[in-house]
Amino acid sequence: MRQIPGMNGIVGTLLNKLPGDVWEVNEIQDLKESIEAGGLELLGIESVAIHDAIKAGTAERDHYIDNYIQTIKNLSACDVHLICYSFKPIFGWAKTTLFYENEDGSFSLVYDQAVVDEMEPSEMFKLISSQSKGFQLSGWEEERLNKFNGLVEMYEGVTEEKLFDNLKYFLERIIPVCEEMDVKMAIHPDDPPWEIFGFPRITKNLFDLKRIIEAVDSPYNGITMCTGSLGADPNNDLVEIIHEVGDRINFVHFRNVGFMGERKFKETAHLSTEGSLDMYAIMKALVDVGFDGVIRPDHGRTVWGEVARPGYGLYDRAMGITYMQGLHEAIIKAKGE
Ligand SMILES: [Mn+2]
Repeated sequence: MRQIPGMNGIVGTLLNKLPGDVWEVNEIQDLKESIEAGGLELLGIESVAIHDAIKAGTAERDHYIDNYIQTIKNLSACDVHLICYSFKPIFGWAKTTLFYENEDGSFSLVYDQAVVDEMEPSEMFKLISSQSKGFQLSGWEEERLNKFNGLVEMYEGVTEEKLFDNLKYFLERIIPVCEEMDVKMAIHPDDPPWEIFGFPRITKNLFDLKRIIEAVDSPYNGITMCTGSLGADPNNDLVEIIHEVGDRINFVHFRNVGFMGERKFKETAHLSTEGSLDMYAIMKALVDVGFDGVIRPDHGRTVWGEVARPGYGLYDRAMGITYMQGLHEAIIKAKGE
């Protein structure tokens, strides 16, 4: 990664941590040192997962929020100042095909609502794991399927309003600590940005994002602008969203999607002409609102025969970051800054 031009850091995670675990200082320090040994900086964590008790608002939530607060303090002690997280019950991201072959022989992830409509939620686990090719796919682990029925029970009666209240409760407890520790939070939008299997989703659009940042009005309570997640819904105007919530964008995921039909899309190469989003307009909006935080290329295709976790190949994301930097340089120079 260090050989990609202009790369100075990465966002990382501790893969062995379960939601609710405290991240110990020595573990974070080991991660940090392994990255620094490669000539890069650890610029943030993606993600520190939220325990279901916090999302569902059960009696144990305070215990897990205490753990989360300890993790925030430990990250700060290691000079890490950005946490990406999501607040989605049961299903984080969802796709129906992990290796859709494009005309050029590359592979993309595809989401098709028509396929999901024909399935039970538990079948979704089988569909995803049957295509994982042995890679760990966060949120779709075997152990989560085993707990699936318990999770469904846990979320019974958790409406959109209730889920939002539980997020607010969590934020009200952690954000004062974030302010003190200088650790910025960045909530990731829903992927896809609409309800699936009837579970509530509260990070789908501009309305949702505004409601979240207004719930606790602090620059430490911010969002991850994931263009591919929000952009999968053609009703989401990404330029408008960036202008509306610009000062609260703490992290950016830069990627494109291509619409294939009603609630059907694929993850394409980053270039505007390869998908349905105007990546130039998105980058320009980010520059216009003065975004100066961490940005990374997100997802992409599998190309050149690479054996990679679906959506996380190195090659296409390396091309993506180079494109990103080209857009950024051109926009900055055109502004005469
Ligand atoms: Mn993303």
